[in-house]
Order: sequence, then C-alpha cells, then structure tokens
Amino acid sequence: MSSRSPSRLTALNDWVASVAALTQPERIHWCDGSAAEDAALKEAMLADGTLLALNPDTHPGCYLHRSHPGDVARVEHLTFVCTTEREDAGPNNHWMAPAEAHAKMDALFAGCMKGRTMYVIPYCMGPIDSPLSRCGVEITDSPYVVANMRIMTRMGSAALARIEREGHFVKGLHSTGELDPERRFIMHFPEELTIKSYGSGYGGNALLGKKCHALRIASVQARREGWLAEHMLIVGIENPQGQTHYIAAAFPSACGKTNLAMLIPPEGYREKGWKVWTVGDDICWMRPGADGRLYAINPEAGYFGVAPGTSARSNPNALAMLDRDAIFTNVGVTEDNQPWWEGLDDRVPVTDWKGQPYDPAKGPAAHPNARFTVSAKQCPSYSPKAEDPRGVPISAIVFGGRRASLVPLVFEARDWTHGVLVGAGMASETTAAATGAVGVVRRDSMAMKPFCGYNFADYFAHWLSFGASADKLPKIFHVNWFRKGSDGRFLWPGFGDNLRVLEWMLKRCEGKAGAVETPVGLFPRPEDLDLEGLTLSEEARQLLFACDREGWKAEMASIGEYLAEFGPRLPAALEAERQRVVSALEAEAAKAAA
Ligand code: GTP
Ligand code: SPV
Ligand code: MN
Repeated sequence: MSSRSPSRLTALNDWVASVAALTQPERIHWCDGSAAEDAALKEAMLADGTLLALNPDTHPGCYLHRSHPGDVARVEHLTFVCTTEREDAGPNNHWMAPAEAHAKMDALFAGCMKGRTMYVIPYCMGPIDSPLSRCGVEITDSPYVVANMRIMTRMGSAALARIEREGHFVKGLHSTGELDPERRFIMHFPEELTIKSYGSGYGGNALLGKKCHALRIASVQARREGWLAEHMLIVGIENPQGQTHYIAAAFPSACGKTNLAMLIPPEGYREKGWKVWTVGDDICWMRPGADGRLYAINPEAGYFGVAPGTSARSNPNALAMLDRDAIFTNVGVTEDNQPWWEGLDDRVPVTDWKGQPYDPAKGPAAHPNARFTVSAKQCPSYSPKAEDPRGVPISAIVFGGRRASLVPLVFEARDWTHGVLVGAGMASETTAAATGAVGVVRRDSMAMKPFCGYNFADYFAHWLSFGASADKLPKIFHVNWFRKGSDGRFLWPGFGDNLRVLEWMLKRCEGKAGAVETPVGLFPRPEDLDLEGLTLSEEARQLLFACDREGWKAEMASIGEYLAEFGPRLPAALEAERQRVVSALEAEAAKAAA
C-alpha cells in the first residue's frame, strides 16, 4: 500500500490536505490500483462484514455487499446542481447557490472521517491514452467505493501520471456519513469542476466517476468544448460481410442499455454470421472527428449493471462474466452461497438482500435495483475497439423508453433537427434505479433528466448546433421494446430479437430498407424487418408498426407543454420543429376528412 503523496502535484496535494483538515481522518491512503491493494482492502472488508465471500467454487473472487436498506438507489430529490445563476441549472435540476451548498456540505464533512481511513482515488474516465478521456480524483472514506471504482474506472498510478502531466482534474469528495436520508446530498459545482456527496454509499451517489463526473460535470465541459456526454450504450454490429457499424443508444435507467449492448443475435442471424461487440453499456462521450463523423468512447472500464432479470435466456453474455471477480450488491443468496436474483432461474434462495431468511410474502430476494460490478474485459462480447483512443464512429443514435401505449416499436427521425425533437420529447415509465414511485410516465429528454448538469434549454441548443457543424451525422431513431397488448404483456420479445430492429436501422443508413413516411417520422412496415423465426400475434403486428394519429396529436401537445417550461431560453428551432410535426398531423387529418 502506498501512503506517500506524490510530490509534484501541488494542486492535488493542497486539496487533499485541505480535505484532511476538514474531515480529520486517522490515515490517508493514496490508491495505486494494484492487485495487492485490492486484496488488502477486500481482506479488511471481509473482516468487518462490509463484504461477504460467495461460493469460491462456483464464483471465485466474488463478493456480496448488503447496503443499508434505506440506501439502495440514486436520490434525485437530494441531487443538486450549484451554479452561480439559477437559470444555468435550469428547471431540469434542483439548484442551490454555491456558497450555501458548500457551507451545508462542509458542515456535514467536518470531522466525519475521525478514526477512519481517507482514500485518495486518482482515476481516468476513458482509455488512459485517449485525447477524449478526462481525469478525476475521488476522496472517500468507503473501501467499498474504492473496490468499485477500481473496476469501473482506470484507477491508480497511470491516472495519477496523466493528472500530473495535464495539471487538472475533477475533484470529488465523498463520505458515507451516517447513511441518514435527512443528511444526504449529492452536490455538483460545474463551475469549479467539483462534486461533494455525503450520506449515501450507493452506486451513482457514491461512485463519483460515473453519473456525477462522466455525465453531470462532463456534460457542462462537453458543451463548452463542442462534444457530447450522454447516457448511452455503445454497441458494434458486425454483419455477415464482416463490416462493423456502431450504434449509440440512450434509454433511461433500467430500460435496457446493458442488455442491448451485449445482445446475442437470434439463431438465424448467428448462422448467417452476425456478431455483436460491446463498447459500453451506460455512458458515451462523443465528438466530431476530422472526417465529420461522430466518434465515441466509453469513459467507463466496467459495468454496474441491474441484476434482476439477468438470465441465461435474457443476457447470456452478462451471466458469463458474473461467475468470477464480481461484486454483487443487494442480491439474495442460495443454500450453497451463490448469488441469486429474480428472473435468474427457478432455484429458491435462502437469504434475501437484507440478510433475512427469504420469504416471498415479505418481498423479492434481490432488491429491484440490486447490481453487479464487473470489469468490462470479462464480457465475452467486449469489443477490441473499446480501448481504441480514437473511439468508434457512430452510424446511428437511438432514443427509447418504457411506453406501454402509443409509441411504436421503432421509427426514424426525418433529419437531425427532427431527431433532436424526438430525443427532447421522449418519455418513459420510472424504474427502481432511483428512489420514488415506479411506473410513472415522465419526460426524460435524451434519458438525461437526472444527469444533465445544466439547463436543458441550452442542452437542446447544443444538440441542435451539431446539425450545422458535423456533416456526416448519424441517423436518429426511436425505439420502444416495452409496448403492451390488451392482456398487459409485452408485445415484442425484446433482448436478442432487438437485433432485427438494429439491422433495419443500419440498412436505412445504407438506403437499403423501406419505410413509410408519417407526420411523426419514418415507420417500417412489418415486411421491412426480418421477422423470420418469430411468431408475432396479430395484435402485435398491428400495434408495433402503427401510427396512431390522434394519440400522437395529444402527445405532441403534451411535449409542447413540457418544452414551454423552459421559457424563452428554449431554442426557437425546436418549437418550430414541433409545430411542423403538429401541422403535418393536422394537414393529414384535413386531407382524410376531405
Ligand atoms: P441502468 O444501468 O440503470 O442505466 O439500466 P440499463 O438501461 O442498462 O437497463 P438494463 O439493460 O439493465 O435492463 C433493465 C431491466 O429491463 C432488466 O430487468 C432487463 O431484463 C429489462 N430489459 C432489458 N431489455 C429488455 C427488452 O428488450 N425487453 C424487455 N421486456 N425487458 C428488457
Ligand atoms: C442508472 O441509474 O442509470 C445507473 C445506476 O446506471 S447508477 O450508477 O446508480 O446511476
Ligand atoms: Mn445508467
């Protein structure tokens, strides 16, 4: 273990010293990211019960962590963007004045690490040698956070060397505190490239490289520097001719990014030679390259994935990477000490996520937001291009959400501006990834509602600006894997079969697939998709491909009300585009009536 601070990093050393003076830890440990350091930390966490070892024969190197039962997901109502001007945070964020927020947080942090070790974690988001990557340092008193950051980021000496070279980094200060929801805040200071998080040890609240840095802070930097920081998976689709095209897709939390990023092609596709390559499953940083295309990197090095629903049928790639060197948080365990969650298989667990004897009457064995943390390199479909410092060129951008009604399986935006409207207007049912009600439809522009570090009005303008600056932009699509039939069940089989939809998109990019123009966008007919080997009900064929004009009129009106919340700051071009769609719907209705 290295406990010496690096000498030539004045800004970093000064900040660490000032944090230590505030939090008063017993020890300071500079993380080097080594295997020995990881082993020693895990040893200590096993000793104090932070981690429980899982079955070493079936799951070598795997551990279970049970969080505090009141600390199981992101807390959007306690997450703030603290800009000098309230308007810069926008109606999409909770806001607090920076001075007030610092005072509030520093009062919580004062003396909070007494008797404990303060860990200093230098990390790099993105391949260590990529110009698209950015570094940060997280200070935390949680060894569980250190172990997760080691998997999720490029953590340790190499990152420190890059910070030393570049001289700047994002500062993140975290303490688990008392895990009291009344003393829990996740604060962002984009103008100072600083994050302060107190009172939660969970996921996006505590692993500050992820949502706090790579989305909320990075989105602000991206706007300033002409790139995009998005809540998107990145997947490569290799066709039987051996060409690989990359797709970036934004779905809200727990709406299918990890699953789409590592899908297994349907049998007929596999036989023909289709392959899928996973670049990233949650976050995408992209910028125009010299050739006018958008190039994307995955800033993360691991997956912090939803466990429930992951099975040999739904996501065999995920299952294959979870039998060694993984951390499971809030799952149940079987009699022989294997991790278990709802949807995995039909074994019956003995212990639930709270450590109580499993009793189905008392709720699920795994918390609905139970997660696994695992290195991306363990994924069988891990793309060889994922480490490419140049990133991968994006052919299509996809937006999508959980919509039980109205929204078809897939449609294409007519151009970039229309695509930005489609992304800005998207909505989805809320999930267990954040605390609060589940299943409520809300607008979640570009799946960034909880993650955009600035005013959405400015964010939409930033998206629109690419229409003029990059000349070989991806086509934009919208998908919905979650449309339900009259029996309340999903109409589309989803998972591997989603490749059928991706193939149509890539063919559209090459001008090789049909579509019908509607006021809402370009819709495939069932015969435009390869549905061979699938049995879809008549209702599914009807609803998945139909454009419900009346329903869309109401939807466009509702999107209008939503966009109006952003006031005069909303780009006029976006409202004009919405008007264009409304007019097209009305013109069609008038023609039908005539
Ligand atoms: P975050 O990590 O929270 O950002 O979530 P995510 O977008 O990566 O979602 P993930 O792929 O983990 O899927 C969340 C849940 O949706 C899981 O329970 C999946 O089984 C389920 N799911 C994913 N894809 C599909 C699909 O195509 N159809 C259906 N019906 N369910 C799906
Ligand atoms: C999400 O909620 O979108 C996640 C999980 O990916 S967390 O890291 O908690 O944000
Ligand atoms: Mn996510």
